[in-house]
Amino acid sequence: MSVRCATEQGLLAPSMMCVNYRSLEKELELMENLGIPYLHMDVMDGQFVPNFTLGPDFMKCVSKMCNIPLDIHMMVMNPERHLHAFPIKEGDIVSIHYESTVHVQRVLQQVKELGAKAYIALNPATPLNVLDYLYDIIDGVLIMTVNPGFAGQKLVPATLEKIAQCREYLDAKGRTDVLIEVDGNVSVENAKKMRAHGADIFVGGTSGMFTGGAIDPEKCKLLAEAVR
Ligand code: S6P
Ligand code: MG
Repeated sequence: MSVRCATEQGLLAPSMMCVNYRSLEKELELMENLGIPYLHMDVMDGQFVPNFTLGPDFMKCVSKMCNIPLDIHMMVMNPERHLHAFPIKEGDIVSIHYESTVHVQRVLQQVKELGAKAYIALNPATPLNVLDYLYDIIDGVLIMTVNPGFAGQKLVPATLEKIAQCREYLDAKGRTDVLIEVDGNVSVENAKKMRAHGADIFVGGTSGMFTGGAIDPEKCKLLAEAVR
């Protein structure tokens, strides 16, 4: 199986909920040296998912320490009530879950007004046909390859085929420019398959980029090769 991808090369986005905060400065420096294009920021509210993670203050602090654009993954109910609190700037990505709001088009529009790229995030069980009324206004689709909430989970196998179907769907609608991001158990082995199924941005966590809370350059190198 080999599906076309929107990017010439896969892009890596380390998941910052997996980093050891005690060595944050050193880790960010290493990520800049590795040429990391996005920092994936998981925002959890204890309602949309049964966990709490990163907030606006952490992101403001990181943005002062390095210049890497943010890839903000909003796993919160009614994200429209909270977007204003985040340091969203031009060049960032903000992913809004389809399942998190009853006014999803409005929230995606809000993201665009803040100058960021608007991605729609889909849980593993959410069908692709929800894109029917969204494909014309999005910059990307974040396909969750695990059920969101925690790092260190196992891939939901059916999501591989979903990536390919999503690429075919977008291309058929003339949106060859829309990127596909994948998040959850992006190991070297899974990343290879995800790339072959059409994925462009790869969120790296415990499986693909970190060892004991530290960015692992050897793992990153293998992951980058896997998504070439
Ligand atoms: C999960 C979250 C993800 C994780 C990432 C961890 O809800 O959205 O971004 O941080 O998936 O990666 P791994 O390799 O531990 O699954
Ligand atoms: Mg995430």
